[in-house]
Amino acid sequence: MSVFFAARFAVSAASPAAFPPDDRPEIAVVGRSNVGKSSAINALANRKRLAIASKTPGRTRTINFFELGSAARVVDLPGYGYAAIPHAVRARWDKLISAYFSGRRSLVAVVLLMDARRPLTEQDRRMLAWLRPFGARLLVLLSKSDRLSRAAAGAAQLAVRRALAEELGDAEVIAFSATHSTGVAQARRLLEQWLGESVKEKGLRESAPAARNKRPPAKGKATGGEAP
Ligand SMILES: Nc1nc2c(ncn2[C@@H]2O[C@H](COP(=O)(O)OP(=O)(O)OP(=O)(O)O)[C@@H](O)[C@H]2O)c(=O)[nH]1
Ligand SMILES: [Mg+2]
Repeated sequence: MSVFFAARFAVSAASPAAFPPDDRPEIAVVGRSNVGKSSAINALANRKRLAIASKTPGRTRTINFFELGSAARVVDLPGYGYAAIPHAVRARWDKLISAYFSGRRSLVAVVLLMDARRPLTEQDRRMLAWLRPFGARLLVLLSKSDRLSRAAAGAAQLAVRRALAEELGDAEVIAFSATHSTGVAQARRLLEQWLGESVKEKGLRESAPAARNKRPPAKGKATGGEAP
């Protein structure tokens, strides 16, 4: 059975002090406001209202942590790019998001959602560039692909894969729909595989003689800068 089916809500953090301990592999879900992040988490967990989804952009205002059994977590973050959010609120979210990414050594993967009809906006590109130094694996989900024909969704997937290959090297890109369950099982399998690999990699680091009694290196994580 998938660990995603054991998902349960853990905590909603409005400040870094409320983050759970950085003690198990985490998958962070990011993307523009209203792109379908919370819906994607529900689809992966095969639940209706685990994460709160809404027609109103800017619904997720805190960082919401969900436990996947006791082995891992998935993390729902506030979206970017919604102009109607007051500047002061946006600045608070950006600080919170930056604190999350620069502080989480256990971050294994980032799931970046982009609307299949409008992928790779300027803000998506800025987010991708900003995330890069954290060294996590990247899975791109092209959300709401039910709004496109199968051929158009396939073409979008190919175009995004090509664009990212030029900029980032290989990236996983899946045409996704939370409402039609497209790409959900594939995304779940890939994320589970990455979680499994991260546990093995961690085990190797910890058992290597040179690493004994030392903290593992910080995986090249950047520490500076606010989220874009
Ligand atoms: N057609 C379609 N609609 C979707 C899909 N995924 C999400 N939606 C709709 O898009 C809207 C936003 O979904 P959310 O999951 O709340 O989006 P979000 O990215 O979490 O939004 P914020 O928390 O505001 O940043 C809701 O009305 C969802 O029902 C999808 O795969 N297909
Ligand atoms: Mg949300």
